[in-house]
Amino acid sequence: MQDCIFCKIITGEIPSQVVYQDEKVYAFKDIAPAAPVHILIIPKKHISSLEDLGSEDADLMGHILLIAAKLAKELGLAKGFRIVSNCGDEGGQTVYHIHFHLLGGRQMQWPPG
Ligand code: IU
Repeated sequence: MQDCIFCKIITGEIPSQVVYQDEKVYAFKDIAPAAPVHILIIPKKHISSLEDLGSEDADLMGHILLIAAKLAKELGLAKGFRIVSNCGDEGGQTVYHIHFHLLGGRQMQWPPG
């Protein structure tokens, strides 16, 4: 998508610190980390948010969660981690290309802010 910052990160038009990619998924370090480990995992296909998923995206979403668990293991988050996808303005979403935050390396709190 032309004006999507995460689509530009996927193509390399905007630089990022990539930690993983395959034909469907791109994962990179968040520019403003909220934890010692803070990775964003995104589909290469532009989907705005969880609200816009179709049934055809089920395999892709499952794939993203499997990648998240694999990255958590590789990044040494054996004591635990958190996956977050903010959806919509009230959900705290600021970038409208669906993404999953992988956060770890510190004790997480509940409820989130
Ligand atoms: P949110 O759930 O939509 O609020 O998360 C967007 C995240 O994208 C947020 O943690 C930003 O720090 C991060 N981010 C980034 O890593 N690089 C960018 O160029 C932009 C946002 I814009």
